[in-house]
Amino acid sequence: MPNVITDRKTTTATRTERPRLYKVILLNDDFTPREFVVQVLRRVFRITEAESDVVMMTAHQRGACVVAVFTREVAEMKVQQANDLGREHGYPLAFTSEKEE
Ligand code: TYC
Repeated sequence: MPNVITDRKTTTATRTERPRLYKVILLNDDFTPREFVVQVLRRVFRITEAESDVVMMTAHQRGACVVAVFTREVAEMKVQQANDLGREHGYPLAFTSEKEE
């Protein structure tokens, strides 16, 4: 059979996008005890006491402080866990997450 094309080829270009990262931000308030903020930071974010102290004092003095960056699901889970701990103890402690540019 002349002139019959039997050998077609398909090429696929793959582009892997980096997952977008989300900042978890600690917000200051006037009521939550400093020591409690430090305990929550250590427990939820698994950072040292010294690091927790710096993050807590930064939020205390400037109004807010970035704790760490995660994928969206992890950031949202940490925010929920940390806010729940505050609420369980009757404190208005607030964390939020924000897409990193
Ligand atoms: N400002 C609080 C106080 O004086 C302590 C505090 C620090 C609360 C940081 C929240 O994100 C915070 N007791």
